Amino acid sequence: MRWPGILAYFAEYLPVTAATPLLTLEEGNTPLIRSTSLEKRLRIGALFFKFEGMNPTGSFKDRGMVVAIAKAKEEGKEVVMCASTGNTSASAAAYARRAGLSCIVLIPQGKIALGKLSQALMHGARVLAVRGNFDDALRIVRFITANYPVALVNSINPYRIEGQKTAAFEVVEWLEGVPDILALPVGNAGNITAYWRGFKEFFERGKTRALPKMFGFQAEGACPLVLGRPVENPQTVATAIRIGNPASWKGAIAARDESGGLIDAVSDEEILLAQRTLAEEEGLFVEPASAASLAGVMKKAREGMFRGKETVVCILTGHGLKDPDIAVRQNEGKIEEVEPREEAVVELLGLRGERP
Ligand code: AN7
Repeated sequence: MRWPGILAYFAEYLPVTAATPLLTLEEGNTPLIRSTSLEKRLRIGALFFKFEGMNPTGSFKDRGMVVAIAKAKEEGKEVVMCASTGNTSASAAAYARRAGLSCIVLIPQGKIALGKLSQALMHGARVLAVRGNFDDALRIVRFITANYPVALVNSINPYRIEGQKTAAFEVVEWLEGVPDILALPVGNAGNITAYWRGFKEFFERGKTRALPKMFGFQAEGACPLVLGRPVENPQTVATAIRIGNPASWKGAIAARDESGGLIDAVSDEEILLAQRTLAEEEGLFVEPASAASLAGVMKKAREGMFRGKETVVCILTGHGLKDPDIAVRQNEGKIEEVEPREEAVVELLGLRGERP
């Protein structure tokens, strides 16, 4: 079957009317990949990774953005705007162009991964680097979109959350039920809010008879939901979740409490270890923020939480190619230079014996 994208496939669950353009870059329908080695080591019954990096712009943001941009188009808007740690801007820029709209993005200066910046620029968005952090950028975007004819496409736009909830539907459809635990990174907290809404909606419609526990993980230097108060100067290697005052604060707390789940913090070291573990052991290359979900699950495993029976789904929110700098920096000194001669390569590799 040809995948039609989420607006068409999940139309009955989305605010799609006869007037809504069925915009698509064939987002959604991302794979749920079973762990090979890690699940045994962590004593988890079944561990799956939902690889949202397979979306058209390389992150989960495409699910919400396609709905937000389609509705903006339907409503006759001409300019959309967002604040972003990178992935939202990449997605907004791509879908805005697809729909024939202009796009303005505000990013925290110097704190956005190169891949994401290259996307916003290539899609012709107007890119403003704010000399401040994401929270400053979002405050300014809220002001501009409230006072000028510019449509806001951050996740405080309800259409974004509506689109993002479709990932929960896909988890249920693939597993033919819900996992015991759904783990995901948390920054502005739109995604955890969206997944919880999606699971509850399928539950209410009788598509599943259970609900998962929601496990959200923030970076230690940017964990307002764990501390219970905003963080003035959020810091983390995972720039995507370098957010001190999440817009969907209440949604995240509700998801945690209603599901009997938790929101915890993981250190930058734990995040980078999880990122390398995914790459080396599972063949999955994700950006640092995305590895926070596995970092959190590894932390819970160390605390002795698992009994070998649980089904756990880790959401991998964005592709590793988004942040090549971090990947290369972690592997400094590993590239071996060699003269352009066959014998030199044979010698360097230490190859011996007869040729086959
Ligand atoms: C890879 O792009 O906030 O908790 O402006 O890019 O819904 O914010 C990105 C967030 C996790 C956190 N993983 O999701 C933005 C932005 C990746 C991300 C998150 C983001 P939310």
